[in-house]
Amino acid sequence: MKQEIRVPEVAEGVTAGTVVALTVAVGDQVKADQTLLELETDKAVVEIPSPVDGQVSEIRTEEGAEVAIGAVIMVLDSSDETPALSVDEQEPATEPVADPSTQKAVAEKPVTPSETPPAPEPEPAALTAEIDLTSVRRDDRVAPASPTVRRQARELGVDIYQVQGSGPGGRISGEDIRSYVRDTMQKISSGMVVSTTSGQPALRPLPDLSRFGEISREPLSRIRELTADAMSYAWSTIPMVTQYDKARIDGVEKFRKEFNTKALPENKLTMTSFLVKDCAAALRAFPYFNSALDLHSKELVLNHFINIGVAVDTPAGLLVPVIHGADNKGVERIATELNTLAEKTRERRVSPQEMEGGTFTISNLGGIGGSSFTPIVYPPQVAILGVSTAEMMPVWNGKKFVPQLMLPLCLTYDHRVIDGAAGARFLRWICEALENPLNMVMKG
Ligand code: CAO
Repeated sequence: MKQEIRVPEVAEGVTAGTVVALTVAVGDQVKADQTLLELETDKAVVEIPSPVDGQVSEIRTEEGAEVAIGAVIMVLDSSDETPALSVDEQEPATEPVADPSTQKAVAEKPVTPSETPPAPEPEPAALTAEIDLTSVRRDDRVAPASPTVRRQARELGVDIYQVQGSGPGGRISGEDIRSYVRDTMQKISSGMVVSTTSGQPALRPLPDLSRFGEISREPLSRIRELTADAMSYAWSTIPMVTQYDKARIDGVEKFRKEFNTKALPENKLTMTSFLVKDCAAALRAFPYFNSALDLHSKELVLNHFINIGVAVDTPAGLLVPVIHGADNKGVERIATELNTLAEKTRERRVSPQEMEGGTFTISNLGGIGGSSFTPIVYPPQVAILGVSTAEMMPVWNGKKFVPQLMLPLCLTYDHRVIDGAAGARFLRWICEALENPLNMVMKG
């Protein structure tokens, strides 16, 4: 029986390719899945395999030729009576392989169960001489499956590359998809895995810790649950780097202490309020640190407003109220606003609006202690400043060691957006502005 071999759909959006190598000649005997030719598309070089055993009787293309998806490239003489598609993979008449544009349109059209076209009667093998060699490729892997099966996988939310095909050469059938779904559901309901569709890694069940001693359990607070979710998401999706630096803050501290001798408690200047002002000026000078990464549209979203979140430790867990428009406010106003916000936050009176819209975050643990730490970026933000405890340290001034109050700072950033050199410059800018606030006026 003569079987025409057509160029399969190789990737989304690819409509044609160039034949870079013919790996068989007329008269060759080929086995199912043996490579017939290599096709170069704008995405990759793809090997086109034979769907059946047979002998090459005709080659209708040549090296260097451009061929459209769906074009006939070879004819095989095959004694294989089995059509390339099993009955449950037969394509409805509306989805001819020969017309790639129709095929793509049909494949992309969402089909509800009521709209599903009735399965056509299987045609006798002699009439199904045109072989659907449809396979799609991800990186260097090919998922051999018909459009119907791939559509079925899409409708069920199944990543077809996770499915082990049981057909010849690993060809994936509709039953393989159903069986994959059944297995996954069983594993989820037995607690063996947690769905990974949210992008979160699968949870492993907790071992029985009571075997080692007495335990007690307490329910997670809503804040703890949300924090756990946000932190896992950030940790597993953002490649983060942390850099460290130190700022001399003798001058700022002297000014702050003097100011506070005359200030009311609610107007007290805090170290954090200086940092908010400093960071707001730095974000103006380095706008990429005030951005968000949109991988869907492949764009960097630059925020033209500067809203600085400040991590507040509360009995219920960590909350992050936001100083909106921080770049347009003076240190005194920021201090008053932050004192009020922090108090409201600790008393859980802070409103959702007061906690949203942050474009950068500061986490000051210095009032508690510690010399350094690595804060975690809070998506969709791309950077966070961590602050540890200021300490008197001997600093070499070129002639001798002099005691100076040094504030340890750590900057964690999304390395997809920010390079190390930019990170170092940004952090140095913050240090220099703290050391001499005139720098903010000069550079900001
Ligand atoms: N180094 C040394 N001393 C510091 C300091 C630092 N980095 N930061 C604050 N202090 C001092 C203050 O100067 C203050 O002393 P005085 O009373 O003598 O002025 C004292 O510590 C208490 O400060 P504060 O906490 O009242 O005020 P603040 O604005 O500096 O901090 C806030 C406000 C909300 C940041 C803080 O209360 C807080 O909750 N910090 C915890 C944040 C947190 O948990 N982060 C972890 C998140 S995980 O990344």
